[in-house]
Amino acid sequence: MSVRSALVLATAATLALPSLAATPTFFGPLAYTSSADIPAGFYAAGPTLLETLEDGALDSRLAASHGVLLSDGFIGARDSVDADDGSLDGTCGPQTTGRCASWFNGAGNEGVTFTYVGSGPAPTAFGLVWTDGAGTITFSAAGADGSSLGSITASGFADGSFSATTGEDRFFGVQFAGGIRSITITNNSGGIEVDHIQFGQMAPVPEPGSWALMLAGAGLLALRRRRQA
Ligand SMILES: [Ca+2]
Ligand SMILES: [Ca+2]
Ligand SMILES: [Ca+2]
Repeated sequence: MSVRSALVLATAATLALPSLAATPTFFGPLAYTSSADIPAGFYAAGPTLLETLEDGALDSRLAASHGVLLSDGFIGARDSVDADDGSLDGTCGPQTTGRCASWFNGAGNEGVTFTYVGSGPAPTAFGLVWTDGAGTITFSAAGADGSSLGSITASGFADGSFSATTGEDRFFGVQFAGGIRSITITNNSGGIEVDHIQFGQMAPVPEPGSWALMLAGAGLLALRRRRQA
């Protein structure tokens, strides 16, 4: 490779990669029974917040648009993530022990939006676990400026049981280097229950400039080898 072709490659990379670096990446639906099921590579170094709701309060860095926290005062089918009762056994319970808290909106089809209201920069990885509902599930996200980052839809895994079964539970998440203000999850048919709302920072995406430098460097090395040969 000549110096010239290395420079052409580097220029092409600079032109092509900014859109790649700015593209949101959606995750899910992925089976999830404990925090060990957070997808590999979702966070650079684990979540900043993993809100299991087991302390009976929604963390102050999150605001919910709809719904209520189902905790000790609600003795019924609270559909929490399986591991929150200390045992991976296909359910969360018994539910009179101060465990298995979840977030529930049964009022309509609007689902729930969780907005980051903390003081630092917006997270670049944001997700939750759908634990109960029905129909087609839509997960969407908004960027730091409030604009849509897109959405994913999924169906076919709801088990139709409202007895806190956990085999159907699914992780949905999004990564976006530009920052994520909020995530929204809805069913198209009635109530919804979620848990393990979580956010943090994704691994940094290499800057386009550094890709260009790497490519130019590789080109110069190839040229030097050819001259030495
Ligand atoms: Ca369990
Ligand atoms: Ca929980
Ligand atoms: Ca469930």
